Amino acid sequence: MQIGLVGLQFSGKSTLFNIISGNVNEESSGVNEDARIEVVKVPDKRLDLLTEMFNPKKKVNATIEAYDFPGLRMADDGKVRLTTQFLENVKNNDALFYVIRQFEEPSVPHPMNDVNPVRDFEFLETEFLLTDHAFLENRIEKLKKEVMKSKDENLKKELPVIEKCLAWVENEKPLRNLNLEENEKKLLSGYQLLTLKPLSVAINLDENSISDSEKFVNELRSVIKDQEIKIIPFSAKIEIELASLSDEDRIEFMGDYGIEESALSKILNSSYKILGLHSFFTVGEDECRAWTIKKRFTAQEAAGVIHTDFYNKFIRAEVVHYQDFIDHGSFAKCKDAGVWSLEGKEYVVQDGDIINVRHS
Ligand SMILES: Nc1nc2c(ncn2[C@@H]2O[C@H](COP(=O)(O)OP(=O)(O)O)[C@@H](O)[C@H]2O)c(=O)[nH]1
Ligand SMILES: [Mg+2]
Repeated sequence: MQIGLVGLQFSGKSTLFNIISGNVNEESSGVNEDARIEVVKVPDKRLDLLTEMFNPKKKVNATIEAYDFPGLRMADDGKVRLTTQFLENVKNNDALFYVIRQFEEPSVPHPMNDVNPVRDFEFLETEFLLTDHAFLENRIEKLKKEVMKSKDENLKKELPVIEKCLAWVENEKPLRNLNLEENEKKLLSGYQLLTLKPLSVAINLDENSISDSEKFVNELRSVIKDQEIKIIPFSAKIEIELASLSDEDRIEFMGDYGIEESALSKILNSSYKILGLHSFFTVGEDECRAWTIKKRFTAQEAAGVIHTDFYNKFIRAEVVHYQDFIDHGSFAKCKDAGVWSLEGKEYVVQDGDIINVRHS
């Protein structure tokens, strides 16, 4: 699973990327030409607590890939050109984060001169809408020709779906707001339409604006019609400082600024949500580990994430929910309390299940 940080030049993408990949000592100059990918640990307090209880040799967090794009620059005529290369890269991401600038910094001029998050958001949406529009128009032309020549039923089914999408995009509405049936989504999945990708917005605030973050979030919220899009306010400056502190100092510092959760944790958890993912745990003296699965994965599918052999040779799964385990303190006590269960392969794994796979 890969999340892409997209935005104008100097919005703080690379800085944010350094923060989430734990390389905060690396200062970003804002002129990276190359894209970067990094495997990032997803913070999880539940895993931390389980690790404290089991004291294993190893703790393994769930991971996600983050992708840092080179900035979008303005051409001389004031327009930003999306290169084919750039678009190909955006397409490869499973979810997108728009990084929007709300900080003033005379030494790094905003590519459109002034700081205006609403305009920047609308700019990105429009660019991606235009890209989808061009793709859909092209696809319709091709389909119409192919449908006449071929007897392929799938092509006939595709045409009205693409037409529906095109009409939607022509009204300047992103495809993620269009109600699509599961089979329609499936049909479109290979095309990697940009406005169909799950989206969150990270807004990079001045360190002294962080206490007013609600105001900035609301301003942006008023132009984003889709209420489900998560807007995450953060301050890159503050996050860099946070990362350099000891755990104790960090808690105090966060208290001073009224920050409840670090941006790192908010962003990764939000990515998890918009991608429809959640975690289950395996625990023991050797290793405590969080595994990433899609919501609605069955016990057998989850076992397959650990090892393909576990999928093929699956017998049953021993399951205790995280909260029950914490409440009772051991598997034996969970059994006594009736919250330990043995589940078959069709069992749908819940977020936070602790699982032990029995296999042949
Ligand atoms: N004052 C201030 N400067 C920032 C902030 N975030 C990023 N910068 C600076 O802005 C410049 C561009 O940041 P960068 O992360 O490279 O932007 P990118 O082009 O979106 O990747 C760098 O010099 C950063 O140090 C911030 O929150 N406050
Ligand atoms: Mg950059």
